[in-house]
Amino acid sequence: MTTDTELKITGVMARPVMVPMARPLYTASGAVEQAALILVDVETNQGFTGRSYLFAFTPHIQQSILALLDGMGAMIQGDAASPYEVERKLRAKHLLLGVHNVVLFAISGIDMAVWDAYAKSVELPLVRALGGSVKQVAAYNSNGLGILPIADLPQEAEQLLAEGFSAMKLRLGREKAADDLAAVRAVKQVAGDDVTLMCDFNQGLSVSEAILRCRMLDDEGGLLWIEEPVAAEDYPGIAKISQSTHTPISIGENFMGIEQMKDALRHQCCDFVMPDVQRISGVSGWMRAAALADAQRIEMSSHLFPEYSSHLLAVTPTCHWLEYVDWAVPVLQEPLQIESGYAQIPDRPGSGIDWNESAVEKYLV
Ligand code: SMN
Ligand code: MG
Repeated sequence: MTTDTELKITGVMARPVMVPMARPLYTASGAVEQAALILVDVETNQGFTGRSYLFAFTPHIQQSILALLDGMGAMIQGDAASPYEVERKLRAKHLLLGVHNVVLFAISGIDMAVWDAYAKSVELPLVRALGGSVKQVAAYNSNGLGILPIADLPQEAEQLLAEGFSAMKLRLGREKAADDLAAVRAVKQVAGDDVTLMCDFNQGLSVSEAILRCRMLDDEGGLLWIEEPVAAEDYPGIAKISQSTHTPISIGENFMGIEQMKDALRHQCCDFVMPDVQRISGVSGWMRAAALADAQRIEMSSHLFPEYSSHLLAVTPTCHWLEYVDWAVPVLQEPLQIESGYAQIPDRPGSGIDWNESAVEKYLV
């Protein structure tokens, strides 16, 4: 039933920005040197604007997502700002094409922004609109420790810890296995026993090489997880690696919706999952993923988007770690705060995202 007082979507506005990164990130599968973001505003008939952002990787992908957001905005104009309904409608409208990749990113961006508008309309922080409470979420610093010269790693590790963290992730996948081991040792030197360390191969290895390197890391010890050792969708290959490795294997940033997460879990290929809100179908998709992880009793972390993921992990039954990156910070009015290793969910209506308009103007593409 619709009523006159119903919150309705009046339009979707999206702007591309190219934001400088304090620390460019070098991974085994390529570099991220600037943050190609899209700022999404969903406007409503009651003056509440829902906000989210997407990470497009490159300028040409930014343009594709902008075109998709434009078309999708027209599809939902005048609809109730009921997030689950909007997400379901947009998925249904793209079913024949397939709900993957950039189409899915655009749906996720709208879904997040509609949730934000809805939470603002009921005057609750997003986490409370989802039925949870404002709390702290354990976070690791993922801003650096890329594939850098090994001699540079200790200093960067010290800087990352000094930013208020006691956990961080380093990227591996150098040409020689011995250099990966040297990188882990260089970071451990600084980190000591009380610091939690994760590592990420960014899909850089073959299955046989991954088995060798994961065993090497097992022998070294001290890592909480090994992430994406091989191609993200090679679930049988990842299962093989998992069977021969003691250190937990984590995957999930490339799950395109819960269908892929379900497939991965069916293959029993990983110990932990870490969906990305832009790829899992927004807040709505995240809630389904959280239920799936709970049913399997598998720890769930987040990938990127800490401003949204902090709210989401707080209502995730198997909540594990928030990945913290600062890529959106330059365009935010009040960035997410980290204190003593914990993200502080902002106690204000919505997700807490508001644009710093003078910075947006500066970085507008
Ligand atoms: C990652 C993914 C996407 C862009 C940069 C880095 C990485 C991570 O896999 O987990 O942070
Ligand atoms: Mg990763």
